Amino acid sequence: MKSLFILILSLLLLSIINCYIIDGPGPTTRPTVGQLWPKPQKEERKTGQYVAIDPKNFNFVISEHTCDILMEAKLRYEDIIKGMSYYPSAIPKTEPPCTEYEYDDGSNEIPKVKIRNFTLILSSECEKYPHLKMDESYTIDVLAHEIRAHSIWGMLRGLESFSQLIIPDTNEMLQIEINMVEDYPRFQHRGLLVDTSRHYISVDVLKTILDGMAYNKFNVFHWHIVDDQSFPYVSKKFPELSEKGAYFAEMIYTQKSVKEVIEYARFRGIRVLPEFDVPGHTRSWGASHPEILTECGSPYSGKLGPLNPIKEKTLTFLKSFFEEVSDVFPDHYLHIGGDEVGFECWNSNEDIKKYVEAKKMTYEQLEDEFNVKAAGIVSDNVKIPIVWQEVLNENLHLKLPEDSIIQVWKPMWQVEMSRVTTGNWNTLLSSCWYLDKLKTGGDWKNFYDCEPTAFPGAEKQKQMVLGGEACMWAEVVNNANIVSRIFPRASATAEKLWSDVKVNNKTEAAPRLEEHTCRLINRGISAQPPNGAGFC
Ligand code: CP6
Repeated sequence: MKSLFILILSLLLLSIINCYIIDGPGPTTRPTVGQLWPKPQKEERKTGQYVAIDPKNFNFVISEHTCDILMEAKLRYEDIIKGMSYYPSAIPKTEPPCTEYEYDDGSNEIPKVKIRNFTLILSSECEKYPHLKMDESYTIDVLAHEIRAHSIWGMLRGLESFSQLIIPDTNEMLQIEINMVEDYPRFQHRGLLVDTSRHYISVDVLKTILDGMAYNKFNVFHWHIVDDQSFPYVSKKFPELSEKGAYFAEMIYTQKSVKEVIEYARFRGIRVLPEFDVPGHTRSWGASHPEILTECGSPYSGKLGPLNPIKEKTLTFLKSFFEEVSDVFPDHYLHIGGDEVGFECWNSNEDIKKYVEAKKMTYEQLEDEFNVKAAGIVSDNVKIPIVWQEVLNENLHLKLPEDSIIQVWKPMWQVEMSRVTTGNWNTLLSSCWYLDKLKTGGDWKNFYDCEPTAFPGAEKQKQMVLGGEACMWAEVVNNANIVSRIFPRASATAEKLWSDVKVNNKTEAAPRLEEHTCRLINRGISAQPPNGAGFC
């Protein structure tokens, strides 16, 4: 009994000492406190002046417009904020720690203002689905207790920022520095590619990834849903594709789970951009539909190659299949791949050889002909195609729909971005942001050093850059490690794509990313260490 008393007393004493001696361990990257990731366009902080939030008595109040997205976001962020006081926060406390808070009733302690409500002022009606040109701007005024946005998407970004400004304090209280934030994204398309073919990723893990994306203000989930290795998408018209092409019967995305992912993303202002890669990367299609793949001849006899571009069956199949997926996925864009098509198999097939000889065309031209047809099918379904850079290898002025988007993924991207934008094509950059490539140490810095407009070209060309995507190819990840492989490394990409071109100081960013990593972990995202030894 007596020893228990001493224990409690010493614990109390320790916590008091802890409040006044603010010193951490050795030469590691000390996290910042209540700083934003990605960095906003404009902040005006009254440094060191805080107001208090009692998480038990805190609510958002919706003003002007509302909708399902806003009501759910209100609850999610209230939960995040209420939850903050209960985690053992990894963020070391800085001033003012251990302050006694009073409501505005004459106490001398600073801060004496306790925020009970924060108003969400949404000045226009909600749109149903996020889209390329959505308005994501917002403002936060801490003293006025309000977040303002013209669109629901801006309100979501504002709520995320607001939650990041809040920091834990003692006595299960929270505090927020007096601040005015004015913010909007630099690029419209800020994506994360997730490959679910090389390994099956469960819907629950995809939702966790979408949470992580929202915490980084990513707005496009590029779902590289099928590839050579497996076909987990359950087609309504062609159920045999996944019956024969998935790894296991359970490793599939049913229509219901696809809808669930799209809805989960929509509520976070994230577009779901599906990719059905053709004519290469289609081996798994052949498990049920070998007739649309190329039968290779000698010396590859018995093997199946890319889609057979000269068979009518191939095109009618694609028409029917793309019609279905255009209906299932609400986004205005459809990614149809077009990368890494080898010509060995086409060149070994007698029919295809005769076809190109008769038409006096090269295999590159045969590929172009197919790509134009595939892109045409996309347009027929009132969608806009996105393709990998190879599609323009042969002919920069290929007859694709004019608002098509070209995604650059190969090394020497400066040359390619320059070339593609000379042709007046919209582009996305991915070359610098390969999450499957690992480097020792804080390798987010390599991601952070990539400036998407740093290529030779006129201002007009730079404006053709719509943004970019970090890519999580899944040869080296599965359910167990995909989240930690993505976060926080993709956070570097997220900041490159959101923040001003002048935000490029790694020394400034490192402690902020350390804090952001602690934050992601506190919110259930298993983020790996960004900087070597660290605080969380
Ligand atoms: N799968 C598909 C891949 C890659 C591409 N397409 C890829 C190639 C090289 C690297 C990383 C990924 N695994 N379908 C290229 C866009 Cl280094």
